[in-house]
Amino acid sequence: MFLFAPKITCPHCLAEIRIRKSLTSCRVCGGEIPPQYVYDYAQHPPFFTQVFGWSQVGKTVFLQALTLMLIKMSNIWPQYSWAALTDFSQCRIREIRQYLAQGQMPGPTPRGVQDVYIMLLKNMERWGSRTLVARDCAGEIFDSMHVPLEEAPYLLKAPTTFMLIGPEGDPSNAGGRSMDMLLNNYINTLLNHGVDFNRAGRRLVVVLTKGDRIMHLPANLRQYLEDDPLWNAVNMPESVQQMDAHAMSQYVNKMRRISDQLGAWVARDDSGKTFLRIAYAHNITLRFSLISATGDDVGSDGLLLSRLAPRRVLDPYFWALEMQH
Ligand SMILES: Nc1nc2c(ncn2[C@@H]2O[C@H](COP(=O)(O)OP(=O)(O)OP(=O)(O)O)[C@@H](O)[C@H]2O)c(=O)[nH]1
Ligand SMILES: [Mg+2]
Ligand SMILES: [Zn+2]
Repeated sequence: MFLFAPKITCPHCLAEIRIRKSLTSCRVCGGEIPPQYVYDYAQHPPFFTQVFGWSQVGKTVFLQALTLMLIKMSNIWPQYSWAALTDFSQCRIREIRQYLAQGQMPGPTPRGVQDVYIMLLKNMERWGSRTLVARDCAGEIFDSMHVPLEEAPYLLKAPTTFMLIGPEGDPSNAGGRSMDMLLNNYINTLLNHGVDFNRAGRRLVVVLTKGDRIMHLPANLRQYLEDDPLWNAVNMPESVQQMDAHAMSQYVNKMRRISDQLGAWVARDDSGKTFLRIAYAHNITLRFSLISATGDDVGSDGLLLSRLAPRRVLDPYFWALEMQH
């Protein structure tokens, strides 16, 4: 009777499971399946987000700032609304609002399987509706050429991965860690799990983090970062100009030009050149974003030096959506 019932992807283990009446948990892993995740499933397909980057590169703060922006976008996307789908997700969002807005940075993410957080994003301008499924992870797991997949569960199946790279001299690059090495670990892990790069190309959004701290950034890139119009707009108490389809298309066009320029800028040293060449040789499509999740530097006490003002943190997510088109 259930043979032809439509299937959904479990947000925890990514198994394909058939929809039955009163489906509340996954038959494969036992994880909670939220009712709003299943309801109208085809209208808001899941969008799995995997972050990949050395310890302390800014993965957790990026995911937090991205969440904060996605909450606030209801101020400027005309039809948009969001909802947390599990108690854990709601707690997480409350925490983000409390701590990030006060400028308090999170501690290092512990090893182990982190809880998943699930947000329904309805009627985004340009891309429609998606269910964002994200799971943080500890940067130490990427120190190996054999990344433990149970701690980075979306690496194999998510169509796009966010690869985060810190500025020169950043703690994340301590001990001789470089961007080409990170990509090498990504490629090796996927090869180990039977991924055939020639048959199925992969997509990476290379996210250059802590933009506020990057020295010698070309002036036009610095200006792009600092002139992010979205943070101010989403915080306007009065209604501001809405980002309609036309405005989004202009935004994406600009983002595309910046991505090309960032790609050229990354190639300024040997590590960047190697990165681009090994990506090309493995059929990996690259897009580049430059972000500052905080907007300013952080003191040694883990507190922001000035008011939180994330810059361009939606760009990587916009790229991931754009590449799914
Ligand atoms: N200046 C500046 N500092 C940042 C920014 N984002 C993160 N940081 C700093 O980098 C530190 C590490 O950020 P996290 O997001 O915790 O790093 P992570 O990649 O999650 O690290 P692990 O959990 O250890 O893997 C933060 O405590 C901040 O001090 C940024 O946009 N600008
Ligand atoms: Mg972390
Ligand atoms: Zn499952």
